[in-house]
Amino acid sequence: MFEKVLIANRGEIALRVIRACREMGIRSVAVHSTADSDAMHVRMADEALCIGPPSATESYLSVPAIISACEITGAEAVHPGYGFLSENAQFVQVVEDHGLTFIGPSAEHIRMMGDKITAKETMRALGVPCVPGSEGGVEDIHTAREIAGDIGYPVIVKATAGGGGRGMKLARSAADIDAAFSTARAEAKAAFGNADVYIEKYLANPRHIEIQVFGDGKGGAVHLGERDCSLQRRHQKVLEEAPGPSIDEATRQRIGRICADAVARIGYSGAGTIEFLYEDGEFFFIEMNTRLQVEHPVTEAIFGVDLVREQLRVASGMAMSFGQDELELNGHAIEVRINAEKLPNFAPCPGMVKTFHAPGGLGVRMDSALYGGYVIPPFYDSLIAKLIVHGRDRPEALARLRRALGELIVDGVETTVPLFHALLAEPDIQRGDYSIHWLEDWLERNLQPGAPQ
Ligand code: MV4
Repeated sequence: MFEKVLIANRGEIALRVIRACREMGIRSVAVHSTADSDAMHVRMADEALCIGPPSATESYLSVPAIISACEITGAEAVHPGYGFLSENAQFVQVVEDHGLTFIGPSAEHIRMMGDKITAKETMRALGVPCVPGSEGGVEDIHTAREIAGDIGYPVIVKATAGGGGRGMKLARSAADIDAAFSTARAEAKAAFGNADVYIEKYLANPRHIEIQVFGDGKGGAVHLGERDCSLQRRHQKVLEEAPGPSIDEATRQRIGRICADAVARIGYSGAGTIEFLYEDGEFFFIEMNTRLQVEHPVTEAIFGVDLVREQLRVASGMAMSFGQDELELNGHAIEVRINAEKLPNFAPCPGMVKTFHAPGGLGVRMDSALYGGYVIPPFYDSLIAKLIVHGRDRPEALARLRRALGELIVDGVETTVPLFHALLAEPDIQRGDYSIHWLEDWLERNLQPGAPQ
């Protein structure tokens, strides 16, 4: 096992990794920008190093700064958390060229899944069900019209270098395809330096269901069921739960096995998430994320595992500490993402947190780097806390979430907490009856300026 690990991240996820390291007897190194000198991850790590100015480009995204920090501190491995350099294949290569270990999948697997056309071709070949669409990329408008006509409208044009909602254009009918195709290509070229696009059947009202997988890097892999992450606003997840309210045990085993087999066959190493759209009882692969995700704690809660501990084990060449047979799904977990944002427009609201009181008690987990007197800097994303609750069943988890939200105190900045109180009062949410468009529709009816209430 590693003796010392550097965490190339900040906020709650940096704490999450530091905690796993400490429990495993691994020394932790925090890195930080000048804006984060007083941040909790700096205080909680065994050592900390300033690596640059506030701008993420010059600090948390600076490959030379992070490699230098490893050399100065003698860290043998880097945990990237999520975001920042976590899915940067070039970074992985540089880390390895310096004789260091990247805690995550290989550069090859990150590159493969980062290119959405290659990801989809790979998954299709491995027997993973995909959204009907073009086979590979679509190069010219004539082919685009032909393929769209064959698939049947509506279709969606997606950038191969996109993902997470970036670089998509909807064509509702044949009248839209020329504009959708050329705009998608132009925007993809401008945003990613790669104009390649592919075409899919547009699914009108699916859920976003993602399967947690974990590979041992030696041809073995397990799945840890699904998360329903349909509640999103502008492609940002707001609330996630596991198990999915619409997924039964037989369905979970069937799709879970398909996903675990797929990542086993490519020799995948570490944590991964296979994203699907789920409509009328059918799964359609869209993307694979090659990182630990923000919402991983709901999976940890229902399976009673520590995914970061497993990442550290597998990256250091050890075996995973459990096999598929030892994984038993227990109860129900829900996570809400608490952002420093002012409703109704979700405007970022940085500034000083005067008072912070975290909820506690049975089945409550709060992952946050906040403390009273902390000043939330304006330079990074607005997630300030994840509240995760676990109950024996979904109604118990919902009741616990309501109770825990009531105990939480964050004074000094506006937060998205009032949104969650309102959501918990909605019969659709109580029933688990929502799809990917539910939240934006609800916000339009309930929260936008001038809406009834
Ligand atoms: C789609 C889709 C409908 N049909 N693909 C958006 C994010 C990216 N991961 C994929 N996305 C979508 N792909 C087809 N063929 C609808 C979306 C989509 C969406 C997906 C998941 C969660 C929220 C969403 C909100 C709008 C659109």
